[in-house]
Amino acid sequence: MKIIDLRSDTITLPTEEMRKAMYEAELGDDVFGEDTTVNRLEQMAAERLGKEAALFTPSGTMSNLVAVLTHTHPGEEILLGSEAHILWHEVGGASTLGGVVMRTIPNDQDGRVDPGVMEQTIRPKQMQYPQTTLLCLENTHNRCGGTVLTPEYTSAIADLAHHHGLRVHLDGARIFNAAIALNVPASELAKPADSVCFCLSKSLSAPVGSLLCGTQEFIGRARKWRKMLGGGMRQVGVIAAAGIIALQEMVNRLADDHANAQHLAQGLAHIPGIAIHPEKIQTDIVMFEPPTTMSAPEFIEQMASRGVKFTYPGGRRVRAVTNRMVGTADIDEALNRVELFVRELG
Ligand code: TLP
Repeated sequence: MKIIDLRSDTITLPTEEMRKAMYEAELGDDVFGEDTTVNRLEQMAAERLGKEAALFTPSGTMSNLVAVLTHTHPGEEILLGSEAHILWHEVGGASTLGGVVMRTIPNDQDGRVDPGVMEQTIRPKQMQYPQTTLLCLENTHNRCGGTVLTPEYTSAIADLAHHHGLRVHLDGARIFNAAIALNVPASELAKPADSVCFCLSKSLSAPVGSLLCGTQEFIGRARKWRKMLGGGMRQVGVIAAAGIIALQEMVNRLADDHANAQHLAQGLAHIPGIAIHPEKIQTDIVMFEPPTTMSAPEFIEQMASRGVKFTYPGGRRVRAVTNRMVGTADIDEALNRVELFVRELG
């Protein structure tokens, strides 16, 4: 039985072209700044995101953590959406290692936070309060179902945060999905933010790596934090080489993943008992609810034994993420298997 893996776009394997580039990569010691392949990737990333400089990190988690460490001091407070990846899926590193208070603002279903509520949440300068110094946004928004933040919204909320003396970090793990969905350059989505990170290892199919982008001065300090966290890597051009191909070749094809997500959502909507709003699917993430006769973890377990893999984001929800390893015919097969299972339930 063919396994159809919709757990995440992180499962994508490197392409032949990536493997060849990795094999042939020109290398050096990146802690000395001498890996020309890494230098090239960092420069490309900074250009694509419209920032002065970039830093290659092993993961999105480390990029976000380094951003928080570089923007803040221990004892300060950062604002995040209530569904932020930094809050839910990064082991609390910002608090544990950065010593910052994580304060949440409700995320709406599109992954936004309300500007008025954000403004009200910023602490006045008062001796007893921690100082609020950073706002973190997420685009696309993972737990809100791959929803996109527009350049207009991002500018408006970042302007307000800046007006109150906060800095703004954008977790753009899937920023190229947002750029493709909105048909705008990623740099436009990143422009209002002081820093932005994105992942090569998700829908762009590179095996490892993320980039944190910002000003020269910011990235200079970030480089030191990365070293402290043990993220100073040596001949890492061997991985960065795949990242270069990811940026050059893999961005435009994201439209295929989005079309497959739409196809999956439409198909699920036709299966009696499945709750889903296909019109809300904007990129490669599809959230839905299984028939009420079973819990989401039960449904996921049953489907895994039928060769279709999903993940559990909590509550009644099931998550599917389309990706390069799963074609339209596989989506049809996944839909058949779900339908068969749901029909068996009666
Ligand atoms: N997201 C993963 C899981 O951690 C949930 C996934 O499968 O979607 N920011 C965002 C918005 C992310 O979605 C992720 C990974 C990260 C940061 C962290 O990236 P990595 O996994 O490289 O540390």
